[in-house]
Formats: sequence, C-alpha cells, structure tokens
Amino acid sequence: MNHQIDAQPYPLVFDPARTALLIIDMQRDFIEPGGFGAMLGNDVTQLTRAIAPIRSLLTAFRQRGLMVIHTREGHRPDLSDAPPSKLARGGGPMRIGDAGPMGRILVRGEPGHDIIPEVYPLPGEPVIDKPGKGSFCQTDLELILGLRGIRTLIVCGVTTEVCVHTTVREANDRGYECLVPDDATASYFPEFHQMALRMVQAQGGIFGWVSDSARVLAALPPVSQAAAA
Ligand code: TIU
Repeated sequence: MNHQIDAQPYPLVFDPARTALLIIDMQRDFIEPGGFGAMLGNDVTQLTRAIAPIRSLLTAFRQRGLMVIHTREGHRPDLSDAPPSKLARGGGPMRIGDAGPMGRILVRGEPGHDIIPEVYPLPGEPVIDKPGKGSFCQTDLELILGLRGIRTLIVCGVTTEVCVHTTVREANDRGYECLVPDDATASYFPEFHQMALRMVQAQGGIFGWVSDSARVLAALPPVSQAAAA
C-alpha cells in the first residue's frame, strides 16, 4: 500500500514494505574523540545531533517490522582492501590502521569501527561492511535490497556530504528512490550539510528527496497495520 512523505522538492510516494532505513556509518570512529574523524582534524561533536532522530526512525521501523540496514566504513586488518591513495590521505601524524585510543583506526573488529550503542544493530539487521564511501561499491548491498524487493531508501547517518551523499548518488543511478531526513544526518561542516541536501533536491530532485525524521514518522503506517501486512 502506498504512503506519502511530505518532502522537497515534492512529496515522495512509497510502499513501506518495499522501503528500507539505511543507516550510514554511525561508528565510534566518526562520532567519538580519538577515531578516524578526529584524526582528520574534525570537530566530532558536530555529529551528535543526528543520533536522537536516527534512533526515532530506527525504533519506528523496528516496531513495524520494516527493513533496517546498517553500514560501516572500514578495512581488513591487513589493509589489503585499502587503496594506497586513501591510506596516504589526511595529512596528520595518524593513518588508517594506526593504533589509536579506540584501537586501530578504521579497521574491522576494532572498538572504534563498531557502531555506537544508541543505534546498535539487532540480530537479523544486515550490516554492510564497505571499504569506501559509497555503500554499493564492493559490497553485497544491492543483492540484499533486490532479494527483499526494496525500491525506496530512507538514508540517514554520517557524514552528509561524504558517505551519505555518495550512497545516495550510487543508489539513484541504480534506480532506487532516496529520501534524506535533514535532522538524521550530520556533517563536521554545517555548511557542507546544508549544501549537500540542497544538491539532492535541486533540479526537480536530481538525486532524490529531502525531508525530516518527524515527516517520515508521520507517513509510516500505524504499528498494528504494518504488523498485519
Ligand atoms: N570524513 C568524512 O566526512 N566522512 C568519512 O570519511 N566517511 C563517512 O562519511 N562515513
């Protein structure tokens, strides 16, 4: 059954059963001091604003039995999947793979690579480990979405102009309809956040739609109706 989210540049019509909440990289390495985000010289406190809205969406999707997918950016411990160009970036004394206060930076299995407790995945919720910024590059995300018949993605997480934006662009080119809730995404640079969301909705929705968590929540079916569907 179709529902409608109040969004820009125009309302998004969607079928909840064919919609997934895609939560991008809510990892300690980006959100807490001492991780990859801080290593790049960023003020990580800028990202905390997205936690509560994401948690609301996550709770609502879980209550209705709708699909939830989490992603994590990171690399194998031997860094064999990390391009030398990526390893060389950053400019500071620390590099991906170096030991920091939350373990080796951006390495799978390390404490900093894990998702923050507030939005931690439940068993049965797919977690996509991705080596790059986009969630489709060298992952099985498209296979998982296809098997569930997903056509619409509510994309939230961090950071707006990097991994969220790259994922929305990749998804849009693959035919998925993407909506980004403004308050459920965040950037180390508020002005980049704003511009990134303007880019999504510009030109008649060149990459997708922009809305906010309250409007997404208002458009979801009642819990009982979703459970019965
Ligand atoms: N640096 C930055 O803004 N973001 C990333 O490196 N990865 C993600 O956005 N997840």
